[in-house]
Amino acid sequence: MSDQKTILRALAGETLPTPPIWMMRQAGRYLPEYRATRAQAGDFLSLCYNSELAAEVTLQPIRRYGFDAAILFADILLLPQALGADLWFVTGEGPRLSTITTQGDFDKLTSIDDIDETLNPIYETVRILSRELPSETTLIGFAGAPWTVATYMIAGKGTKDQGPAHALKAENRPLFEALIDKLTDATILYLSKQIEAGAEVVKIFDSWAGSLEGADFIKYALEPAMKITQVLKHKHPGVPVIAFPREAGEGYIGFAKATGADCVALDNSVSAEWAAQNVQKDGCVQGNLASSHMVTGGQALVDETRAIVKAFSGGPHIFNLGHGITPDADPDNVQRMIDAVREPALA
Ligand code: 1CP
Repeated sequence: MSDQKTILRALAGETLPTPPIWMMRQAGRYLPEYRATRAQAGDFLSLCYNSELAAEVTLQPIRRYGFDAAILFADILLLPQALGADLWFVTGEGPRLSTITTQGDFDKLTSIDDIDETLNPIYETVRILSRELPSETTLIGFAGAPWTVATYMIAGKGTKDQGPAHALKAENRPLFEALIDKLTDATILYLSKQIEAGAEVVKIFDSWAGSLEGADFIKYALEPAMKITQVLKHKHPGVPVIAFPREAGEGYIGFAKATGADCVALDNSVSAEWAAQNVQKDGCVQGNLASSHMVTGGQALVDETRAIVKAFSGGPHIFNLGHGITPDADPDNVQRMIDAVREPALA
């Protein structure tokens, strides 16, 4: 057991003296070496589809900080693109996609059996990484959850309240559900291929789960995560799944048990003490330092990091941020956080 990678040990339910650590968006614009490689690739999407350069940016934060896990460099919006949606990024604004609001739009999507034509370079990135990563580093593959991906496909962009997706759900539920079902099946194929290429863990990002309430949360956040997890576990026994139903609040309680996920990732809207009592009692949790500390730093960063490590010290825990690190973060603050986790006496 003890020669296993630390992240895999935590995901198997082991309580470790020092939690393993990685960071959402650890490859990103806060790092000068990322900005240089992105410039070399030309633009963000070209970087995602250039397997050599995508592997390079995945490795950069591992070289700089020695994180315990590397997350594949890609994006949740590549799957809609593989399904036939147009996708582009507007500088300073974010992603844009062709929209899906009618049955006709939906019918134009390609068959899920054709997604690999677009996604093959992503599997190649995974293969390169599984050769090149240090032996102690775990490789995490990922996809967006169906609801979160659907919110972008319906609106054609990121939205604050996911209004267009909620509107389609209210006005044309059969079409909305057909999209969720198609994304669920496509996600299973996509993650399965990542695992076959060498991903050792997969994470499902449901960044907008918090805007689903009551029965909708069960039907469109929990049930798709359950289906994806169950089919993957059947096809690839032993590969752990991390679920991230961001801002689920009370919905975090029992989410791992209900879906079969091995770990629930927590955003920073819940306190570590609350989550230790109510969520970690069922198994591994990941999180949940506010990413703003990576910008502001100082003693507050060290204190809050230590408080989170302490709150989760009674059970399996992977240290992480509550959401992705932002481009304005200071790379030195990341090192401070790591020191506070790994060498609390020195920080
Ligand atoms: O300019 C740049 O270089 C692009 C910035 C960027 C990066 C670094 C985007 C655009 N995507 C990514 C990579 C990315 N995205 C990873 C790589 C691995 C890592 O280091 O973590 C991952 C896991 C994602 C996942 C992702 N993309 C999510 C889910 C997690 C989350 O942050 O909530 C979402 C919602 C996206 C969509 C997306 N891609 C990029 C942006 C700016 C956005 C958000 C758009 C919005 O405002 O809604």
